[in-house]
Amino acid sequence: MTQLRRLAAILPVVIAACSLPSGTGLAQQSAEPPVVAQNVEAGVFPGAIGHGAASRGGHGGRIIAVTTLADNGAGSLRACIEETGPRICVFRVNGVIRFSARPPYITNPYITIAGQTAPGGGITLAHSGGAEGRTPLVIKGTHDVIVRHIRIRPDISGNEQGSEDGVTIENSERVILDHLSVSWARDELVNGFADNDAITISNSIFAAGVPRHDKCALLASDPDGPQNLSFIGNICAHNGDRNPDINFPPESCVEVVNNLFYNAQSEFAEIWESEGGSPISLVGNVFLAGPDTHGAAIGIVRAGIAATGDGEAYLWDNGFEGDFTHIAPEVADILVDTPPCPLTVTPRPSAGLLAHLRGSAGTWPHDAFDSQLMQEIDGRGGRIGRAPSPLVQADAVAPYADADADGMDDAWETQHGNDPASIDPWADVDGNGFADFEDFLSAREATIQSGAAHN
Ligand SMILES: [Ca+2]
Ligand SMILES: [Ca+2]
Ligand SMILES: [Ca+2]
Ligand SMILES: [Ca+2]
Repeated sequence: MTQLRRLAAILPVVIAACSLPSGTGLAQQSAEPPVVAQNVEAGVFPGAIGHGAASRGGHGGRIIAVTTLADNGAGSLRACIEETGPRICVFRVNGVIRFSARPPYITNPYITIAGQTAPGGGITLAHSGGAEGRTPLVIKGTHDVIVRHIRIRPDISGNEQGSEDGVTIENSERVILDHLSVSWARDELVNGFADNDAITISNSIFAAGVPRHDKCALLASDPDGPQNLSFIGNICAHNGDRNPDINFPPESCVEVVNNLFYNAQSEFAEIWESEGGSPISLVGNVFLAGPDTHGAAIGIVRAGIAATGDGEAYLWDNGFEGDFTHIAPEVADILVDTPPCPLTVTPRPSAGLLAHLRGSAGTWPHDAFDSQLMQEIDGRGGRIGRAPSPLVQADAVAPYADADADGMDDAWETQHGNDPASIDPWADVDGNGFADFEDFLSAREATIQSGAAHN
């Protein structure tokens, strides 16, 4: 049991209802508002939330500059990933990193990949297809990993569909995936596999998986034991089913909060019971029909195949729009009035969620794909199954000045009271409780998300 879960178990409080459930599923949801954990320990960066919030990433470690888009060699992302010890990969280049050999696995713990440091349009991962065309981001057999503001767009198919997710998390703990934009995988866009725990997947866009395995998120597959996982503030769009797939053993703490699920074909959220019965809190989500959503589609389904026990479903303030079955009648048999575990976050109302996500979800700045996607969601348009657009390499943009090579923009350092002539990322000169490097990343993220000019 993680520390977070202990705290959550000790100090639950009942928050006031923030809005009434909406849509025709109203009477089918839980009767009592969610219980939210109090005094949850802060993570290493502001905005670290969920069951993975305690991930250290590379906090306190070396700042390693990625200076080339090349697959490997000095200054490559692969080289930073394969280093050992606490480390932060910062980017002095922008554009597409196309792995031509098998993409690197993150197996050494204590790493942060800080995509928001990249100049211009940021960093996109892809592969070159063929036998090496495999999942571009794999976190395997490790712990304390944070990946933020990275796009994953495999625009060329590899030979093996089964090893071609967008992101795979396998046998790992304390992982945060935040502000990713993932598309065009031929297996799941994001997939948890085997024995994971303390995972957060937040503020990301998972869109346009490749048919006929166009699936958003397989949150757990073949779990060995209970897992704690948070899926918060994400958009799943243009994926036929598994939006998301929820199949955890009893005693797991799984929360799916404030996500937008758009244009599923057959199933949106799937509650499975083949690992003994999933406990799940589905709170403040929005389920929107799109052009591919057929009338027999289901918003929240209880998947009875190979069931080995009853799940527990806590549903609150989920909103639905469109002509499909919003909540399957069978879900009523496993509905509970208290979340199986206290939520780690205070949910937003589902009303207005799209407006919020428009300014938060995905890798910033949005690329052409995400910009178009957001327009499609606004207009309830777009389709499943369009071919990937070949990635175009971006023009190089000069990075911010960082003469002391501590990852922080020297001009920001001067403004903030840090020393632009010494390596001081882990100081806390403003005494706000967060390392100044994290303050820098937060300030930079805000600048980029606002659309302001930046290097
Ligand atoms: Ca997979
Ligand atoms: Ca600096
Ligand atoms: Ca400095
Ligand atoms: Ca600080």
